[in-house]
Amino acid sequence: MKHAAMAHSAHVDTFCLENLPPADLWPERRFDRVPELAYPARLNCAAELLDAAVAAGHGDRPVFHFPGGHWTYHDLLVRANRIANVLVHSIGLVPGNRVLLRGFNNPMMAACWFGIVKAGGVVVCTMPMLRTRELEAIADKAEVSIAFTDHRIAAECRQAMATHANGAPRARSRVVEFGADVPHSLELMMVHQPPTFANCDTSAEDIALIAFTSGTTGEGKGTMHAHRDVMAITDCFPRYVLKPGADDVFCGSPPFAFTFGLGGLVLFPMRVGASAALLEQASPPQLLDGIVNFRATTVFTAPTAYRAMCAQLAGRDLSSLRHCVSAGEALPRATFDAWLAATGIRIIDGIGATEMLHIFISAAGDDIRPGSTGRVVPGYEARVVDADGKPVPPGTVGRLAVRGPTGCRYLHNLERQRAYVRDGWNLTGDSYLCDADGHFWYQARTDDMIISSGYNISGPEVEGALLLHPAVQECAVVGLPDEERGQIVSAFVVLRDASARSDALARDLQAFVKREIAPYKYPRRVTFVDALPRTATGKLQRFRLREEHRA
Ligand code: 3UK
Repeated sequence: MKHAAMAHSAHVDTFCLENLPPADLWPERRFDRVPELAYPARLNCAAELLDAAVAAGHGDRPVFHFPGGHWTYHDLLVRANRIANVLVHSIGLVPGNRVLLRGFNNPMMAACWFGIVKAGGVVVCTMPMLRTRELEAIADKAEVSIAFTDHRIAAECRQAMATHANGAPRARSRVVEFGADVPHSLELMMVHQPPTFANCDTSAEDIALIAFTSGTTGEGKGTMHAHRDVMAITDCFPRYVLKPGADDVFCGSPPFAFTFGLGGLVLFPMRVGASAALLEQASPPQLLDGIVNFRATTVFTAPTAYRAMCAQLAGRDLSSLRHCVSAGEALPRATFDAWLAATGIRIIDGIGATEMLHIFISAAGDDIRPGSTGRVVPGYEARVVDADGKPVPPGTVGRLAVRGPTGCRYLHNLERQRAYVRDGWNLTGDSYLCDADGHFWYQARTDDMIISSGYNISGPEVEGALLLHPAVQECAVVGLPDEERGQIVSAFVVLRDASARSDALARDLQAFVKREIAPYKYPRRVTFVDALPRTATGKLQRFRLREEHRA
């Protein structure tokens, strides 16, 4: 038996237990720093967030608003129960099976999330813009055999579930579409199922979701989170920093597949009996319309969106808005100031990570120091360390180390596990300084990840797509500083035939990348060069491209 946890697990399918890192590589997870984290040994987070909310009398209150209506907590419970019954009785899910979820932020997506977790399944939520290639890689890594997909974007999901990334057929996979009464749709299957469900009696330590992050190596990494971790994020940042109430209306742009969105738009409102307005498309003007139309009080989005919205406020009534949360990348001081001037609201910055599930450093109200990310969130500990992992004095730049109830457990990736977790602390890959008052000031990413408009984009992954184009000899993709987006994806391309250089070819390369991988990853800047800087051993020197650009 690999882990003591196995003895108490409800997982019949032991894939997650088998593929967790060995316990000596786990970060230290502490549940004793705030009293709310003392969860029972048997815990199903879906039951805790949904069944318990109805039992507490929230059944008739709205949980999700959408254009044209709302669902109450009771509506959501009945749907989630029927979906759990479909999974167990029609599809044959056994606890521990991974279920891929593909769709836009809407109530049915959330109902699927709860249905899977109630049944003891493990949610693998994916962003709607991912393409077949990326879905295949995720389905391979998480060994997914069941997928729920929005019917509007079902084709790529069906393709990905039919074959492995290496082209071999995927055995015994099942894809169910939702969102329309198409033949064999999830909705039609639900009709035949009862509205009640006996929730899977999971251990608090059983894995509830695998969230994928785009890694520096170009390959997305799966991060595994237990039922207890899901509850813990609801009892730290929101409880101690945001402090929402049952009348709050949450709204925002991050997709559920990004744990920033899952927390901010589903878990956090539900923990306090509040509601969320779900937007399928949430570009800055659409998010503003959402805030106005649903009288949102609390918004979750990225710094670039706040910056863009500043210019679009005229004629819009934002008087409902009270709390604005920013995460995903550093919040520039200029954006904080512009939003404050335009709305009178001080943005709550917060740093989180997929590995940590949600925000662990933040500040609200009078505790905000503009330009600083904030102080460690109650429940967590954070410090700045040197290359040896030793704490550095206040005011010194170093690497950010954090630990608390949640932490990094990569799916089947010991190399990355050893790099992220050292001496029980999670190293996020960010350089920070902490001042004498305990405020943390972001400096930079310590690795090569490109962060553009709040999205983490891996340069090597974009390179991989470009290299599939017949005109490309070799290429390097780096992030270059950009006013609007923080960084922009910039490709340096060596052509097979240098005389083919043209603006038309640059545009063709961009369109090509958009077809190969999620469109947001495409290089907004394409520069043709004769050669790329390399070390004597042939390794690409990305930092030199960035330096050359600066010079
Ligand atoms: C960077 C920030 C400066 C930082 C996330 C809130 O972003 C989230 O998760 P990811 O795995 O990326 C993690 C990395 O993004 N970052 C995030 N927030 C900030 N840098 N200031 C910030 N406020 O490099 C971090 O290591 O995509 C954020 C909640 C859940 C999340 N998953």
